[in-house]
Amino acid sequence: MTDICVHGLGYIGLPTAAMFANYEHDVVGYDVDEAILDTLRDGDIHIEEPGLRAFVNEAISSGYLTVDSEVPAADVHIVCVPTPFDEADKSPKLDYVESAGTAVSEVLREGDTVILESTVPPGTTENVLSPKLEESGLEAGVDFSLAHCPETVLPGNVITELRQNNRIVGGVDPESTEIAVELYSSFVESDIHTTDDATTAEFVKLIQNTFRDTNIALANEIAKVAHDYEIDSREAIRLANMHPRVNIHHPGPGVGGHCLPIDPWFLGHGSDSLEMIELARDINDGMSEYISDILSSSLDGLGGTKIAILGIAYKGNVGDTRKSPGLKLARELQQKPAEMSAVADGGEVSEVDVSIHDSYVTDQTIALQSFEEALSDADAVVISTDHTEYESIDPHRVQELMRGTLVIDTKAILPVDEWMEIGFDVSTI
Ligand code: SAJ
Repeated sequence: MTDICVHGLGYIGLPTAAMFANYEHDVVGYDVDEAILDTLRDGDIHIEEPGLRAFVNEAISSGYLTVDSEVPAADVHIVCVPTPFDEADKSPKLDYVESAGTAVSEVLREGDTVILESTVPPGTTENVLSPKLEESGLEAGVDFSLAHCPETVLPGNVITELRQNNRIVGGVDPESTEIAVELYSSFVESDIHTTDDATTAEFVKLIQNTFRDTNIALANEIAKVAHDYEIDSREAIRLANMHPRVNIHHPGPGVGGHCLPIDPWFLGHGSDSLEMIELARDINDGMSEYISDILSSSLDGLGGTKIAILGIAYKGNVGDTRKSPGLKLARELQQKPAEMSAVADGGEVSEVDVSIHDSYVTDQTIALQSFEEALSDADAVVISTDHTEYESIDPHRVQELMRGTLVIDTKAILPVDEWMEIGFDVSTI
């Protein structure tokens, strides 16, 4: 079967490399990070993802997947490198895509195929990657094939979604598209849709995540409006979604992860027309402020209080804290009283004591506490991630530990009546 080199063994590259290998392609996984390669050679993985360790081990032990710090010549190069985001000017950094292009250009042969999977601004395959590849002296769409095939898998369900999600493929010419479709057909069980060019495929990926982000912003705004009317937003949304053409997402503490809070901005790379998309970003980012306002008004100010945050992974049952709403809330709460006292002209600073519990998170740089320590003497608790384990917290145990009674359940996972019955004051978002 085809020789494939997968560039970048991260959240997408590693499962993709293992997937092709488990379908009997000869795959070399290339990464610049020697530590990652050593981990993989030792039979371990550097990513938390259900089932991935066994899946990668299967690929390595069968001999179809090897890892290397040198880029080999290969029939197909699949680029899965990160596209980091500059928070200050909301622009993507395409350095890794460019270096991957340069690395491939050094081994590129006539008849090879290059596929970009990384999420990128529209035009990147044709205007950024292609010129780098053409430094080889070969021409895209003439001497070699080039296509964009965006990944669409949901962290936590990657292996299943790699096989079962449909895919979008857009090549720089019809033959590039055809070759990429043929290649992904080796494991994709669903439809593979094609676009007329790579730029449309890039655009489609971005508007998928933008749809979700703006829809969540709508849900968050609906939740705030519903709160003003003393209506249960979740129940209202559930009933609204009974309509066959309505699908409002769930409100919550904000939108985290490495995709939804970032990808909408990529649309602004070559367009000045973003209005609602930017507003949606602001609404979602503003949810932490909304929650701290509820805390502050319910507790008559935040100075000197202890707030316990349960869950700082960006979503339920994963350990990933990238752009986590819970972490954002924790940091903002820690800064708040100092800011307030500065305004009050040098008054005494009463810090907020923010304690964090999350049994999924392994990041050593975050100060985590046990469940008991986090809740002990807390004035309020905020559930900011829907880890399944929090659904069955015993309210009596929490009552024994806490000093106060305020609970903000941003994911609406608690049996509220049970908690209210024994004296908790529970708000949902
Ligand atoms: N969230 C809400 N309300 C909802 C749904 C999600 O507040 O109704 C929040 C989550 O709590 C989380 C954030 O949004 O903080 C993002 O979570 P997610 O599960 O919506 O998405 P990701 O970031 O894990 O994965 C997304 C997916 N995109 C879409 O569903 C359109 C995935 O399919 C993509 O492959 C992935 O981005 C990516 O890599 O682009």
